[in-house]
Amino acid sequence: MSMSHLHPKYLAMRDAQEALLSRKNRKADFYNGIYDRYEYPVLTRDHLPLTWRYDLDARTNPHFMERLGINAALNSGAIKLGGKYCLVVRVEGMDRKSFFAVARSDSPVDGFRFDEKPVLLPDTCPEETNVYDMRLTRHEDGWIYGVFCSESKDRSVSDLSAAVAAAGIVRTKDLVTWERLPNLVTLNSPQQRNVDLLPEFVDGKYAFYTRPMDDFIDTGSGGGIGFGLCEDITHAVIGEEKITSPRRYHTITEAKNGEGATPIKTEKGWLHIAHGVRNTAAGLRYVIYLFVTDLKDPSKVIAEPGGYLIAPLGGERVGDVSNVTFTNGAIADDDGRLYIYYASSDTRMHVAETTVEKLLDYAFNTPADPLRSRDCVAQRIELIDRNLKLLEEERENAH
Ligand code: BGC
Ligand code: BMA
Repeated sequence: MSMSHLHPKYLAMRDAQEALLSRKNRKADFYNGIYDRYEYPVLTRDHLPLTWRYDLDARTNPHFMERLGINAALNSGAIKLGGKYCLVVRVEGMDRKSFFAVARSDSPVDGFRFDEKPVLLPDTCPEETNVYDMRLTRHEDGWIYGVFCSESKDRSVSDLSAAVAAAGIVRTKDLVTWERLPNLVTLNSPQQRNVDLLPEFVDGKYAFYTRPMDDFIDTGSGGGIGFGLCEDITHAVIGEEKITSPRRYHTITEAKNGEGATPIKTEKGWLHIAHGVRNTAAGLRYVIYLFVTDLKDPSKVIAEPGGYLIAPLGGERVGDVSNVTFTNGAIADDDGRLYIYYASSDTRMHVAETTVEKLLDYAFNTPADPLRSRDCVAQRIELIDRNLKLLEEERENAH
């Protein structure tokens, strides 16, 4: 019998990880009537396979050191495929480079396991330094598209940190084999991040929600979430971008906003679970908000409740980039349930569970932001008055 070269520490770590991977999730105590949070994150860096991080061979790794560490598992695209809940996760190495990896489960809330290897994208962009935040679209043309941020160094200026963000496009049928298409070109905006492809053609064209930006961080004249059409997905070029959901002064979207999960079709409109950013003394604060666009004219917002849907809570508030909740994937299940996969503080992945019906109620019956404190108080007093009246009626009925 030949001697095993497998490091003995591996077996103990594998068993410990197995306990984490098979841990059942349960609903948390949090209540707002709109969605449920789950107690445990669905993915963390500890879920990444040991074979991706350690050299298991005792001869080359006698101390069983982590050789290629993982920093975080965050911002995942989501899709149901072959009966499985699939997340295309942004995995970030300790070297700050992100890449994509697919994790699948039979359950929407726990049991996610990574495929054997991460996604090795076709190397078509020599300038590209980093990739992240893939949105998945099951398009009516038959492909599953992945639209993500492709980041390169900006060599036109001397600033070491200057970068250019563009929307990369890939397509697949199985989340295993990926074909890369040329990056999206937007003729009127120098940079793009947070781009979503609508699952359906609009006027026979591919329809994108964009986020025009003048600069890498600052959107500048970019007024919010945009909408544009393109003829050919294999050479995607968008001319005019019409602003769909504008960012507004003294709201949750003042500094930036951007699409999140790929829009979900409902009988009342396209549901958008997006993000809004405001600046604070402690840095940017990212929250998740919701709006609905018209089925006939998807560039038109028909409902936008005031305030945020999800904001960092408790332990979610702390991480690599604290005070961030961010989503780029949700799954609407056949039974009406809807799972929002969101990352907290650029560190780990969570799930929130709701239904399409609840989110439509939320979308159409939550008052819009009246934009001024005075009007917000009036809005709240209107609610209080209705409640006082109801309570009064109850008291009278009891007599
Ligand atoms: C980071 C992203 C971030 C972006 C803008 C990128 O370099 O990887 O996580 O959203 O910068 O701050
Ligand atoms: C970016 C996003 C995310 C990230 C967020 C907070 O603009 O695209 O990648 O979660 O900032 O750092």
